[in-house]
Amino acid sequence: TSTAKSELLKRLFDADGEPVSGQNLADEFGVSRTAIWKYVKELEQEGYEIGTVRKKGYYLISTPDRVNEANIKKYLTTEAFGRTIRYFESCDSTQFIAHELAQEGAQDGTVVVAEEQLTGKGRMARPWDSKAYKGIWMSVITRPHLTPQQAPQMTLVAAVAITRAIEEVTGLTAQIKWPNDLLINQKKITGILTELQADPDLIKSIILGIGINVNQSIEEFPDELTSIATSLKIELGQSVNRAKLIATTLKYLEEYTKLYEAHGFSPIKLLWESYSNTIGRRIRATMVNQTVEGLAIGITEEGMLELKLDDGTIYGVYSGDIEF
Ligand code: BT5
Repeated sequence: TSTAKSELLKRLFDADGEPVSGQNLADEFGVSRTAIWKYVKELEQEGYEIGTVRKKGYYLISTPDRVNEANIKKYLTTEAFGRTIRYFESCDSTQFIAHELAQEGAQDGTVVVAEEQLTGKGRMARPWDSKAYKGIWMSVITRPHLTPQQAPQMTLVAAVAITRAIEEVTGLTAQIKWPNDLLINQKKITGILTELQADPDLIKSIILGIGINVNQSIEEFPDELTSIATSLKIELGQSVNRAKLIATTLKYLEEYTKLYEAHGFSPIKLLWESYSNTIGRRIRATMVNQTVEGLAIGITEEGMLELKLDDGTIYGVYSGDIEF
Protein backbone atom coordinates (compact mmCIF):
# COMPACT_ATOMS: atom_id res chain seq x y z
CA THR A 1 0.00 0.00 0.00
CA SER A 2 1.03 3.65 0.30
CA THR A 3 3.34 2.87 3.24
CA ALA A 4 5.29 0.44 1.03
CA LYS A 5 5.53 3.22 -1.51
CA SER A 6 6.87 5.76 0.94
CA GLU A 7 9.25 3.14 2.33
CA LEU A 8 10.46 2.47 -1.22
CA LEU A 9 11.06 6.18 -1.67
CA LYS A 10 12.93 6.34 1.61
CA ARG A 11 15.20 3.49 0.50
CA LEU A 12 15.91 5.26 -2.77
CA PHE A 13 16.84 8.40 -0.84
CA ASP A 14 18.99 6.54 1.65
CA ALA A 15 20.83 4.75 -1.17
CA ASP A 16 22.05 8.17 -2.32
CA GLY A 17 21.91 7.45 -6.05
CA GLU A 18 23.06 3.82 -5.80
CA PRO A 19 20.71 1.16 -7.21
CA VAL A 20 18.29 -0.61 -4.86
CA SER A 21 17.17 -4.11 -5.81
CA GLY A 22 13.47 -4.36 -6.67
CA GLN A 23 13.48 -8.06 -5.86
CA ASN A 24 14.92 -7.51 -2.38
CA LEU A 25 12.40 -4.79 -1.64
CA ALA A 26 9.55 -6.97 -2.89
CA ASP A 27 10.68 -9.79 -0.59
CA GLU A 28 11.13 -7.49 2.34
CA PHE A 29 7.77 -5.71 1.98
CA GLY A 30 5.97 -8.95 1.16
CA VAL A 31 4.67 -7.66 -2.18
CA SER A 32 5.26 -8.69 -5.79
CA ARG A 33 7.97 -7.23 -7.99
CA THR A 34 5.21 -5.89 -10.19
CA ALA A 35 3.86 -3.98 -7.21
CA ILE A 36 7.28 -2.38 -6.68
CA TRP A 37 7.43 -1.53 -10.37
CA LYS A 38 3.98 0.09 -10.08
CA TYR A 39 5.13 2.25 -7.16
CA VAL A 40 8.12 3.33 -9.21
CA LYS A 41 5.78 4.34 -12.06
CA GLU A 42 3.57 6.23 -9.59
CA LEU A 43 6.58 8.07 -8.20
CA GLU A 44 7.57 9.02 -11.75
CA GLN A 45 4.05 10.38 -12.25
CA GLU A 46 4.64 12.54 -9.20
CA GLY A 47 7.76 14.02 -10.73
CA TYR A 48 10.55 11.83 -9.35
CA GLU A 49 13.16 10.81 -11.89
CA ILE A 50 14.08 7.19 -11.33
CA GLY A 51 16.61 5.21 -13.31
CA THR A 52 17.03 1.45 -13.69
CA VAL A 53 20.19 -0.62 -13.88
CA ARG A 54 19.69 -4.08 -15.31
CA LYS A 55 19.83 -6.74 -12.61
CA LYS A 56 20.70 -4.16 -9.98
CA GLY A 57 17.53 -2.22 -9.50
CA TYR A 58 16.26 1.31 -9.25
CA TYR A 59 18.08 4.50 -8.36
CA LEU A 60 16.94 8.04 -7.66
CA ILE A 61 18.01 10.70 -10.15
CA SER A 62 16.08 13.70 -8.87
CA THR A 63 13.29 14.70 -6.54
CA PRO A 64 10.48 17.03 -7.53
CA ASP A 65 9.89 20.02 -5.34
CA ARG A 66 6.57 18.70 -4.10
CA VAL A 67 4.83 18.86 -0.76
CA ASN A 68 3.47 15.34 -1.00
CA GLU A 69 3.19 12.92 1.90
CA ALA A 70 6.53 11.21 1.32
CA ASN A 71 8.48 14.49 1.17
CA ILE A 72 6.85 15.89 4.30
CA LYS A 73 7.28 12.66 6.23
CA LYS A 74 11.02 12.68 5.58
CA TYR A 75 11.22 15.60 7.99
CA LEU A 76 8.30 14.88 10.31
CA THR A 77 9.07 14.43 14.02
CA THR A 78 5.59 14.83 15.52
CA GLU A 79 3.36 12.40 17.36
CA ALA A 80 0.01 13.22 15.79
CA PHE A 81 0.23 16.32 13.62
CA GLY A 82 0.83 15.41 9.99
CA ARG A 83 0.65 11.67 10.61
CA THR A 84 -2.31 11.66 8.21
CA ILE A 85 -1.77 13.79 5.11
CA ARG A 86 -4.19 14.38 2.27
CA TYR A 87 -2.29 15.79 -0.68
CA PHE A 88 -3.75 17.52 -3.74
CA GLU A 89 -2.05 18.82 -6.87
CA SER A 90 -4.83 21.34 -7.17
CA CYS A 91 -8.03 22.05 -5.26
CA ASP A 92 -10.50 24.85 -4.58
CA SER A 93 -9.45 25.40 -0.98
CA THR A 94 -7.79 23.05 1.49
CA GLN A 95 -10.08 24.61 4.07
CA PHE A 96 -13.24 23.25 2.37
CA ILE A 97 -11.76 19.76 2.18
CA ALA A 98 -10.63 19.89 5.81
CA HIS A 99 -14.13 20.85 6.92
CA GLU A 100 -15.58 17.81 5.17
CA LEU A 101 -12.93 15.48 6.58
CA ALA A 102 -13.44 16.88 10.07
CA GLN A 103 -17.16 16.24 9.77
CA GLU A 104 -16.41 12.68 8.73
CA GLY A 105 -14.33 12.20 11.87
CA ALA A 106 -10.76 12.83 10.69
CA GLN A 107 -8.31 12.42 13.53
CA ASP A 108 -6.47 15.14 15.44
CA GLY A 109 -3.59 16.54 13.40
CA THR A 110 -4.84 15.51 9.97
CA VAL A 111 -3.31 17.75 7.32
CA VAL A 112 -4.76 18.77 3.97
CA VAL A 113 -2.14 20.26 1.68
CA ALA A 114 -2.25 21.40 -1.94
CA GLU A 115 0.28 22.58 -4.50
CA GLU A 116 -2.29 25.07 -5.76
CA GLN A 117 -5.64 26.49 -4.66
CA LEU A 118 -8.04 27.81 -7.26
CA THR A 119 -10.18 29.70 -4.74
CA GLY A 120 -8.00 30.08 -1.66
CA LYS A 121 -9.72 32.25 0.90
CA GLY A 122 -8.84 34.65 3.65
CA ARG A 123 -11.10 35.96 6.38
CA MET A 124 -14.53 37.28 5.41
CA ALA A 125 -14.35 35.57 2.03
CA ARG A 126 -11.40 37.64 0.85
CA PRO A 127 -9.31 35.88 -1.81
CA TRP A 128 -5.97 34.26 -0.95
CA ASP A 129 -3.48 34.03 -3.80
CA SER A 130 -2.12 30.44 -3.88
CA LYS A 131 0.21 29.97 -6.81
CA ALA A 132 1.14 26.42 -7.82
CA TYR A 133 4.32 24.97 -6.27
CA LYS A 134 5.30 28.30 -4.74
CA GLY A 135 3.82 28.30 -1.28
CA ILE A 136 2.44 26.32 1.60
CA TRP A 137 -1.32 26.07 1.38
CA MET A 138 -2.53 23.78 4.09
CA SER A 139 -5.24 23.17 6.64
CA VAL A 140 -4.64 21.34 9.89
CA ILE A 141 -7.56 19.66 11.63
CA THR A 142 -7.04 19.84 15.37
CA ARG A 143 -9.17 18.48 18.17
CA PRO A 144 -7.69 20.16 21.22
CA HIS A 145 -9.10 19.85 24.74
CA LEU A 146 -10.24 23.43 24.96
CA THR A 147 -13.50 25.26 25.51
CA PRO A 148 -15.10 27.22 22.66
CA GLN A 149 -14.01 30.41 24.49
CA GLN A 150 -10.41 29.26 24.19
CA ALA A 151 -10.64 28.59 20.45
CA PRO A 152 -9.88 32.03 18.97
CA GLN A 153 -6.49 32.03 20.71
CA MET A 154 -5.48 29.12 18.47
CA THR A 155 -4.83 31.74 15.79
CA LEU A 156 -2.17 33.20 18.06
CA VAL A 157 -0.81 29.73 18.89
CA ALA A 158 -0.45 29.09 15.16
CA ALA A 159 1.17 32.48 14.58
CA VAL A 160 3.86 31.76 17.17
CA ALA A 161 4.39 28.22 15.85
CA ILE A 162 4.85 29.39 12.26
CA THR A 163 7.18 32.19 13.32
CA ARG A 164 9.37 29.68 15.18
CA ALA A 165 9.36 27.33 12.18
CA ILE A 166 10.31 30.08 9.72
CA GLU A 167 13.11 31.10 12.06
CA GLU A 168 14.42 27.54 12.37
CA VAL A 169 14.33 26.76 8.65
CA THR A 170 15.42 30.10 7.18
CA GLY A 171 16.93 32.18 9.97
CA LEU A 172 14.47 34.96 9.14
CA THR A 173 12.43 36.49 11.95
CA ALA A 174 8.87 37.40 11.09
CA GLN A 175 6.79 39.81 13.10
CA ILE A 176 3.27 39.02 14.16
CA LYS A 177 0.62 41.59 13.36
CA TRP A 178 -2.50 40.98 15.39
CA PRO A 179 -4.39 38.79 14.93
CA ASN A 180 -3.41 36.63 12.00
CA ASP A 181 -0.65 38.09 9.84
CA LEU A 182 3.05 37.41 9.81
CA LEU A 183 5.15 40.11 8.21
CA ILE A 184 8.74 40.39 7.08
CA ASN A 185 9.98 43.88 6.30
CA GLN A 186 6.43 45.14 6.75
CA LYS A 187 5.06 42.83 4.06
CA LYS A 188 2.77 39.88 4.51
CA ILE A 189 4.45 36.49 4.37
CA THR A 190 1.73 34.42 6.06
CA GLY A 191 -1.99 34.50 6.71
CA ILE A 192 -3.91 32.30 9.13
CA LEU A 193 -7.59 31.45 8.99
CA THR A 194 -9.01 29.74 12.08
CA GLU A 195 -12.39 28.08 11.76
CA LEU A 196 -14.39 26.14 14.29
CA GLN A 197 -16.76 23.20 14.28
CA ALA A 198 -18.44 23.31 17.67
CA ASP A 199 -21.54 22.92 19.77
CA PRO A 200 -22.26 25.72 22.24
CA ASP A 201 -20.10 24.14 24.92
CA LEU A 202 -17.94 21.66 23.01
CA ILE A 203 -15.27 22.03 20.37
CA LYS A 204 -15.49 19.33 17.74
CA SER A 205 -12.55 20.61 15.74
CA ILE A 206 -10.53 23.71 15.02
CA ILE A 207 -9.37 23.96 11.44
CA LEU A 208 -6.24 26.02 11.04
CA GLY A 209 -5.81 27.33 7.51
CA ILE A 210 -2.23 28.35 6.91
CA GLY A 211 -0.90 30.16 3.86
CA ILE A 212 2.85 30.84 3.65
CA ASN A 213 4.47 32.55 0.67
CA VAL A 214 7.65 30.57 0.10
CA ASN A 215 9.22 30.56 -3.35
CA GLN A 216 7.43 33.25 -5.34
CA SER A 217 9.51 35.89 -7.06
CA ILE A 218 7.98 39.36 -6.95
CA GLU A 219 6.62 39.07 -10.52
CA GLU A 220 4.73 35.96 -9.51
CA PHE A 221 2.37 37.92 -7.27
CA PRO A 222 -0.68 39.59 -8.82
CA ASP A 223 -0.25 43.35 -9.24
CA GLU A 224 -2.49 44.27 -6.32
CA LEU A 225 -0.26 42.32 -3.93
CA THR A 226 3.23 43.39 -5.00
CA SER A 227 3.34 46.30 -2.55
CA ILE A 228 1.90 44.36 0.42
CA ALA A 229 3.12 40.76 0.04
CA THR A 230 6.50 39.07 0.09
CA SER A 231 7.92 35.53 0.06
CA LEU A 232 10.70 33.79 1.96
CA LYS A 233 12.66 33.49 -1.28
CA ILE A 234 12.46 37.24 -1.89
CA GLU A 235 13.61 37.99 1.65
CA LEU A 236 16.29 35.30 1.82
CA GLY A 237 17.59 35.44 -1.74
CA GLN A 238 17.27 31.68 -2.19
CA SER A 239 14.62 28.98 -2.43
CA VAL A 240 13.32 27.28 0.68
CA ASN A 241 12.39 23.59 1.06
CA ARG A 242 8.61 23.71 1.51
CA ALA A 243 8.24 20.15 2.78
CA LYS A 244 10.78 20.81 5.52
CA LEU A 245 9.02 24.02 6.50
CA ILE A 246 5.69 22.19 6.69
CA ALA A 247 7.17 19.48 8.94
CA THR A 248 8.80 22.10 11.16
CA THR A 249 5.58 24.12 11.37
CA LEU A 250 3.72 20.97 12.42
CA LYS A 251 6.34 20.28 15.08
CA TYR A 252 5.85 23.69 16.73
CA LEU A 253 2.09 23.62 16.17
CA GLU A 254 1.85 20.34 18.06
CA GLU A 255 4.21 21.53 20.78
CA TYR A 256 2.44 24.84 21.39
CA THR A 257 -1.05 23.36 21.17
CA LYS A 258 -0.04 20.94 23.94
CA LEU A 259 1.49 23.79 25.92
CA TYR A 260 -1.74 25.75 25.61
CA GLU A 261 -3.88 22.77 26.63
CA ALA A 262 -1.70 21.98 29.65
CA HIS A 263 -0.77 25.43 30.94
CA GLY A 264 -3.29 27.85 29.50
CA PHE A 265 -2.62 30.91 27.44
CA SER A 266 0.07 32.64 29.56
CA PRO A 267 3.15 30.92 28.06
CA ILE A 268 1.81 31.46 24.53
CA LYS A 269 1.03 35.08 25.34
CA LEU A 270 4.67 35.66 26.33
CA LEU A 271 5.97 34.13 23.11
CA TRP A 272 3.41 36.03 21.08
CA GLU A 273 4.32 39.35 22.65
CA SER A 274 8.00 38.76 22.00
CA TYR A 275 7.31 38.40 18.26
CA SER A 276 4.60 41.02 17.97
CA ASN A 277 4.99 44.31 16.12
CA THR A 278 1.66 45.52 17.43
CA ILE A 279 2.15 46.17 21.14
CA GLY A 280 3.20 49.71 22.04
CA ARG A 281 2.01 51.20 18.76
CA ARG A 282 -0.79 53.53 17.97
CA ILE A 283 -3.28 51.72 15.81
CA ARG A 284 -6.64 51.97 14.17
CA ALA A 285 -8.84 48.89 14.51
CA THR A 286 -11.62 48.32 12.02
CA MET A 287 -14.38 46.00 13.14
CA VAL A 288 -17.59 44.96 11.46
CA ASN A 289 -19.50 48.08 12.46
CA GLN A 290 -17.03 50.51 13.96
CA THR A 291 -13.49 51.86 13.99
CA VAL A 292 -11.48 52.84 17.05
CA GLU A 293 -8.04 54.38 17.51
CA GLY A 294 -5.69 54.03 20.41
CA LEU A 295 -2.48 52.65 21.82
CA ALA A 296 -2.09 48.85 21.69
CA ILE A 297 -1.09 47.95 25.25
CA GLY A 298 -1.24 44.16 25.21
CA ILE A 299 -3.30 41.06 24.64
CA THR A 300 -5.53 39.49 27.25
CA GLU A 301 -5.74 35.88 28.36
CA GLU A 302 -8.57 35.60 25.84
CA GLY A 303 -6.30 36.69 22.98
CA MET A 304 -8.15 39.98 22.73
CA LEU A 305 -6.14 43.05 21.74
CA GLU A 306 -6.30 45.79 24.37
CA LEU A 307 -6.34 49.40 23.25
CA LYS A 308 -5.97 52.45 25.45
CA LEU A 309 -8.18 55.10 23.92
CA ASP A 310 -7.39 58.82 24.08
CA ASP A 311 -9.87 59.34 26.91
CA GLY A 312 -8.00 56.72 28.94
CA THR A 313 -10.55 53.94 28.69
CA ILE A 314 -9.42 50.43 27.83
CA TYR A 315 -11.07 48.85 24.83
CA GLY A 316 -10.90 45.17 23.88
CA VAL A 317 -10.82 44.16 20.22
CA TYR A 318 -11.94 40.58 19.61
CA SER A 319 -11.61 40.46 15.88
CA GLY A 320 -11.03 42.85 13.06
CA ASP A 321 -8.20 44.39 11.07
CA ILE A 322 -5.66 46.84 12.35
CA GLU A 323 -3.57 49.54 10.72
CA PHE A 324 -0.66 51.47 12.14
C1 BT5 B 1 -5.73 35.68 5.79
O1 BT5 B 1 -6.89 36.37 5.60
O2 BT5 B 1 -4.64 36.17 5.86
C2 BT5 B 1 -5.90 34.17 5.90
C3 BT5 B 1 -5.27 33.43 4.75
C4 BT5 B 1 -5.39 31.94 4.92
C5 BT5 B 1 -4.96 31.18 3.69
C6 BT5 B 1 -4.92 29.70 3.91
S1 BT5 B 1 -4.14 28.84 2.63
C7 BT5 B 1 -4.68 27.32 3.22
C8 BT5 B 1 -6.10 27.54 3.70
N1 BT5 B 1 -7.04 27.36 2.61
C9 BT5 B 1 -7.66 28.50 2.30
O3 BT5 B 1 -8.51 28.62 1.39
N2 BT5 B 1 -7.26 29.48 3.12
C10 BT5 B 1 -6.27 29.01 4.07
P1 BT5 B 1 -7.02 37.96 5.66
O4 BT5 B 1 -6.40 38.48 6.92
O5 BT5 B 1 -8.46 38.22 5.43
O6 BT5 B 1 -6.15 38.48 4.47
C11 BT5 B 1 -6.58 38.40 3.13
C12 BT5 B 1 -5.89 39.52 2.36
O7 BT5 B 1 -4.50 39.24 2.22
C13 BT5 B 1 -6.42 39.68 0.94
O8 BT5 B 1 -7.50 40.55 0.91
C14 BT5 B 1 -5.19 40.27 0.21
O9 BT5 B 1 -5.10 41.66 0.42
C15 BT5 B 1 -4.01 39.65 0.96
N3 BT5 B 1 -3.46 38.47 0.25
C16 BT5 B 1 -4.09 37.59 -0.56
N4 BT5 B 1 -3.26 36.62 -0.95
C17 BT5 B 1 -2.05 36.89 -0.38
C18 BT5 B 1 -0.78 36.26 -0.39
N5 BT5 B 1 -0.54 35.11 -1.06
N6 BT5 B 1 0.21 36.83 0.32
C19 BT5 B 1 0.02 37.97 1.02
N7 BT5 B 1 -1.15 38.61 1.07
C20 BT5 B 1 -2.18 38.08 0.39
